[in-house]
Amino acid sequence: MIIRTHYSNQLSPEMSGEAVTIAGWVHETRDLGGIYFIVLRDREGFIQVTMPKKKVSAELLEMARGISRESVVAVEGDIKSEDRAPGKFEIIPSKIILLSMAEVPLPLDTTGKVGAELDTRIDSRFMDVRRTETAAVFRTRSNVLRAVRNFFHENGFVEINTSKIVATATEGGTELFPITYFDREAFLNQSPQLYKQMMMASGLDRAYEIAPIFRAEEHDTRRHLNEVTSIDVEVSFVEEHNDVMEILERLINYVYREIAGTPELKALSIELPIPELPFRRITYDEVISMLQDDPNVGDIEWGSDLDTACEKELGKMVGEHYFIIDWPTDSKPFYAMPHEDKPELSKSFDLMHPRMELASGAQRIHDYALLRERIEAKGLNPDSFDFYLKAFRYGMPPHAGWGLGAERLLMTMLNLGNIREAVLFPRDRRRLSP
Ligand code: AMO
Repeated sequence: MIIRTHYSNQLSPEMSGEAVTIAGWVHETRDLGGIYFIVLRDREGFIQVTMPKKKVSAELLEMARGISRESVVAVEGDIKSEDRAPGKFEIIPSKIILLSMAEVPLPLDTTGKVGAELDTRIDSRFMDVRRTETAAVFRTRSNVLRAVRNFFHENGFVEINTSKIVATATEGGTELFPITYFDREAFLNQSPQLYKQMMMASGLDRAYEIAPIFRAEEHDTRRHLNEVTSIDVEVSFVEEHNDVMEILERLINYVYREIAGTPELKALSIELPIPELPFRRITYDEVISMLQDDPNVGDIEWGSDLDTACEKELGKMVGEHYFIIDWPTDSKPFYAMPHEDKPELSKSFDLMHPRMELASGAQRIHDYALLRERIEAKGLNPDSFDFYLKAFRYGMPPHAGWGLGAERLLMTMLNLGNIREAVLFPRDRRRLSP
């Protein structure tokens, strides 16, 4: 049997006289001598439970007084309209059932009166999510991922799930976590890249995956994690990176529109401006000249990646979402397609928010010989990519795709200061628990 009959937001003063059962946590208590209050918190809000000495039994009152804050209770009682109570009604209890008593003292204050460091909050994340603002962040995360899935399904995508245990590095890098796989060495996958590309040889045409990626990078910043939720896309029968950039910018716009009016954003007091389409496209070469004489960035060598200072300066100049396109071929992984007429540049892109990079992607090489050549040119051994290269030997359509970090998307939408606020149980250089 479900314990509660109503959530707090399903009750109103108009229901005065009705008997209901509510359930949740003891948020606060107040003792005015002749009257005892419990403010009960459930997922949707707060309900005042009022116990005037004259109207409830002495046993009930004594029992209520013995319940510690954050204990879990169910309360049976009648609704009474009361102008001074939150929601303008209160519950006069006939029975209180103690479902789980909370220990004292609490590891965290849920009322928001006492602030806590992010580390302390994460150490007791279950309790941190009891706070209205934290709950609103993670409910928004759920809303964002639902909107992303809805967008993909409305646009003909098939959801795939690929293995996170792999034998070789995806992109050749060294930033992998090794694991023991029976008597062999294996790795946690840093990207579903090779697998989503192989699926383009399957005839699914449009595939997406939302799953963890693992990066053994020793970063200690506010925008890097070692385990990220990646939103990955791959699309067949496209010939230009712009084709999948359009999908990406439409997705961002769609998600913002879906999230803008939600009660969670109101709880966070956030006004979400909808990014306008199309996003600006700036070539890598243009970026270099934009930053050339900028005193806030050092000398940039053509062909190098852009560091944080560059991203920050560009963000200030552009002020909204934008793409950096046509990166030097050598700065991108082996699978990025070079431009036919200018092979030193690739058909690749990064999606930028003024604060940071959100996604990167490219038109891929679908020609077997060229792909082998590029793998070798990167100093990698094509033999260890046999399983992947095989998919290019029996009919591989032209394809392109991208990967978008879910935490960075949420972080930039909600203007969170630290990426660890966008993930329930962050994994970083120092943290492996909870
Ligand atoms: P890339 O390595 O650029 O591309 O990753 C894509 C996006 O994933 C997010 N991301 C991270 N977020 C937080 N912490 C990290 N350590 C981290 N690493 C990555 C970022 C980033 O833009 N295979 C390609 C994608 C493709 O071409 O389809 C790839 O993985 O938001």
